Amino acid sequence: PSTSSPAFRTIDLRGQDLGLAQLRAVVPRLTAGDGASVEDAVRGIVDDVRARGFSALAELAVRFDGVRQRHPRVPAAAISAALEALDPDVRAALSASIERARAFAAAQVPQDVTVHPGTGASVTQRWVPVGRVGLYVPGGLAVYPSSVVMNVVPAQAAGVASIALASPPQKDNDGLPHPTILAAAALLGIDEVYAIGGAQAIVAFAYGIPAAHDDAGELPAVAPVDVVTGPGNIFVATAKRLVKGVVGIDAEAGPTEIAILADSSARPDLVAADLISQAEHDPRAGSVLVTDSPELADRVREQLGILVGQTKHRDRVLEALSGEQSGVVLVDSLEAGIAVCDAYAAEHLEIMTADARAVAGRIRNAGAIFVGDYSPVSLGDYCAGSNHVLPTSGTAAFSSGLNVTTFLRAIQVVDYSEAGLSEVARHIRSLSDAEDLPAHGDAVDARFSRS
Ligand code: HSO
Ligand code: ZN
Repeated sequence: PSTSSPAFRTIDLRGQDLGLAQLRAVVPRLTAGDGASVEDAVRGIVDDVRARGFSALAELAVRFDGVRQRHPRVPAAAISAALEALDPDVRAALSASIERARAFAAAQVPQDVTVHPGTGASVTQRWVPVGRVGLYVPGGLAVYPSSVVMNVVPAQAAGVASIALASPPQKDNDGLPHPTILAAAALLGIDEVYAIGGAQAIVAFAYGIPAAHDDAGELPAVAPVDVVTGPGNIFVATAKRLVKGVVGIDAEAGPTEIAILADSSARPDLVAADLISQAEHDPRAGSVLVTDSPELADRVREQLGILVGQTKHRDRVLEALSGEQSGVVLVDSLEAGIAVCDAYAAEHLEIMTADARAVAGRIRNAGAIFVGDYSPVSLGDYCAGSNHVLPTSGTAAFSSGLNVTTFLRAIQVVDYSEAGLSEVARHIRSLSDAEDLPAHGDAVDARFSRS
């Protein structure tokens, strides 16, 4: 094999009948690396930014981004200038992406519901947006203007009044975030943008930065937010975990993943192309093929050998496909393949089988499902209307991708009349006595025994 053939390991589960817990243990997954030392470093950043505000941000920008800055707020003129300078094709593409994402997000806004459990009794679930959000858009190995769309659109559809964006300062853009990021913000009508990268952006949003002065004058405050969302590297993910509880977060998104459930009817060239497409993000990205067809597995390997050699980010892709987090899982049947996919709980799951739609309907765990040959993950990354900020590393078993409800709270409103309360007064007395909390019952009685 040429040097462009990835190791792409095989996990052969044929002839075994593994349960969910066993499957979870054998699916290809990144084993946790240097978590403790990263956490120490990020704790240092949290403490420093909280204690020293803008001075800490300026020092971190020099250290991590090689950029001098007095204040990280991006001037309004730079945001509109970026939009004016934007390539027309990219502008048209971002507009199409925004339009589809907006239509889907608008349809997601949940209705308030009210029930009347008795006479003069009502309870309502009222959906209310959070007041202010901080959206983080990475700018390291790659820049992601598409992630500006994916974060901003559902927040706007939810009705969030105040939206701030942060992205790392770029040395070759005068210490501003990447121009395409600024242009995407402008297209979406976002004017509060900060050139802050990594963990420090998350801390600045979570705690806010108080106004300050320096020799040149006033440094206006960064107001704290209620919710921080957006993908990022391990420093960003760790910072989000550390500030969770002070603010809400979406999810601790890790390196991206694609799983493909395919049978002998699948096209090996498409399977290989899609595995490579997500491996391109990160040497730690996971690309997993689950199939009941050893012939297909062989032909996909062949295709990988050809296509990896031709792809631009060959080194990253090779490393990702050769890692412990990638490979092919061989199973006895489609049935068994579905069980493996549910155990893996992929961020992105493609179904390339005969009757793909029916198979997709049986999947329980995935961040997003892509049905058939014409729904590749790349479509969802940019232009499907769906969101690309999705749960990774198995967390799809209990959490959801970014959506409108990420930015909403459900407030329960209780509205009973005298008649409504009197109908259940004796039940409240019984339960308050049973819990030995008689003052609870007394509070109800006080309403009926006026003295
Ligand atoms: N696949 C990534 C999102 C992305 N892809 C942005 C290209 N640009 C995580 O879902
Ligand atoms: Zn992608």
